[in-house]
Amino acid sequence: MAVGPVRVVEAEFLLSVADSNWPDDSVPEIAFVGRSNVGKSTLLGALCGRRGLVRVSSTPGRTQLINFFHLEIEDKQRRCVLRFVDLPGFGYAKVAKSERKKWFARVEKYLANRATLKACVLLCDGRRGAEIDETELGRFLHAREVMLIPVLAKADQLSKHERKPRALELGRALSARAMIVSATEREGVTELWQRIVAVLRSG
Ligand SMILES: Nc1nc2c(ncn2[C@@H]2O[C@H](COP(=O)(O)OP(=O)(O)O)[C@@H](O)[C@H]2O)c(=O)[nH]1
Ligand SMILES: [Mg+2]
Repeated sequence: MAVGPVRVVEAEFLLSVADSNWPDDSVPEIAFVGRSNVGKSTLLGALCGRRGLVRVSSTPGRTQLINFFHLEIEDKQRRCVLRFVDLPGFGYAKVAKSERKKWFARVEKYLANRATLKACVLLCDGRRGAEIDETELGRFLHAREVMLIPVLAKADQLSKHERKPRALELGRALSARAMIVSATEREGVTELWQRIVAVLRSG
């Protein structure tokens, strides 16, 4: 389905939760997940067109929480309300399996049970690709039939000719088409919006 340019009418921080005191489930949600420092907050800000918006979710203490943002968007077809959900980041380096389990325990309830979760945008470092954290999460989401949108993040750090092959590789590793995005250069942001809206429209 063709999607026109997306205009963000409203974007505001809603709340942070530690366990499962999520807001009411009347609104479709798009979750953002990836390693700490991969650029989740920056990408959320770029999508919303509001740079300061997401800072609140990166204040110390909140990075372990699930942060909800309320959005209202408009394309040429209609207006719609949705939420962005900024999930805690998983560890940097090749973390121990126990760390991975701890992280998963924090987000599992949400990812496994949230009825209104429509898609999960999984940011991967352009230079590292998908490692075990990402591929395990990808398998989990496929099993749950949550749409997965892999993102090759910080694409500006790769040379132009590296981007496509890396994105193809990432897509293969996660069994879904990967998008090439640079939040700081605002590359791929419009395309990502279109993919998100297509998911929302698909039911
Ligand atoms: N080169 C580059 N740097 C980025 C990009 N997005 C984020 N960053 C930088 O990466 C660092 C971590 O970003 P942040 O959004 O806080 O990551 P988060 O921990 O995943 O929320 C910050 O210094 C950002 O300025 C990008 O697209 N390109
Ligand atoms: Mg962040």
